[in-house]
Amino acid sequence: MDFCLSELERSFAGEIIGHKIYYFEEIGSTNDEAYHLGRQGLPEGSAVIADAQKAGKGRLARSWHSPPKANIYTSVLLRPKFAPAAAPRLTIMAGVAVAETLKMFCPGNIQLKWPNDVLIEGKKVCGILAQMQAEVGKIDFIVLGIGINVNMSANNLPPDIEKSATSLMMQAGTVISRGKILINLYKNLSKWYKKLINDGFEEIRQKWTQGATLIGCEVQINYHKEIIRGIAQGIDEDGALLIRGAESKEIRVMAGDASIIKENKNAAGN
Ligand code: BT5
Repeated sequence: MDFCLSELERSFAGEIIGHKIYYFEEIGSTNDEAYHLGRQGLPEGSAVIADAQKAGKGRLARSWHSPPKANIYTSVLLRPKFAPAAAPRLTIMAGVAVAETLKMFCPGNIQLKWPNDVLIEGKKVCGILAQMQAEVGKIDFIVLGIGINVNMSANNLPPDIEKSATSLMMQAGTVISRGKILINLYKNLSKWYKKLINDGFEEIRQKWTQGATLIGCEVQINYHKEIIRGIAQGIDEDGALLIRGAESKEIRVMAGDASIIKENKNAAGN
């Protein structure tokens, strides 16, 4: 990794995120490691970084392609004091922080796709995986895993994602410093997490909505065997997607995979 670990930690002394960093040249999954640290009682803001993952994870037992020394694979441990039902707010918050970070390094139209994707020009550049340990009515901790494709090249993509994935280098046409991205990512995560804790979700909800794809479009949400169709209206105060279904019935969707069936022709950028 193109950073010095102790310097990196020093630059985050006193910050919420990144004050303690665990670096691995190669690991199974940074989320698994951060989860393990969470169970051991490590403080909020501890972070795990790896140069490669052998078993990078997506949602629902999917895998995250994690070639060595090309991308960012990091997981951050958080201990927010809100109810487990509000946990999806953190994925939304991370999306806002990632999009803000990527804008500093890369031209192109950066969009947020509910629930956990960041896209450039419609292709996935980042995936977010939140995993929670909770007791009744209380979050013990949440691991926020973030994978950002930085210097992965087109010929490094496995066939199943060669059409759907991109990297910052593929978009910007130049190699980009992973260390610089990481510093800005942690700064932005700290900033938005503080806002969430101190001021609530509304500003984050608005910021996310400004950059969101799907809104106003006819969408289909698949969750296990369930399929929901309707017009995406936005997200609510917990980060759930609101859909106007048949007979204008409002449906609140907590999780799933979204795809656009019909674009919103009236909206710029959609
Ligand atoms: C995600 O899941 O997008 C969450 C990905 C989180 C990865 C980070 S890396 C650090 C931390 N440690 C981990 O083990 N995980 C987190 P999901 O929405 O289920 O999307 C997974 C799907 O994205 C896969 O089934 C592929 O289709 C696609 N995919 C896999 N690797 C990709 C990549 N590098 N870039 C773009 N798309 C990818």
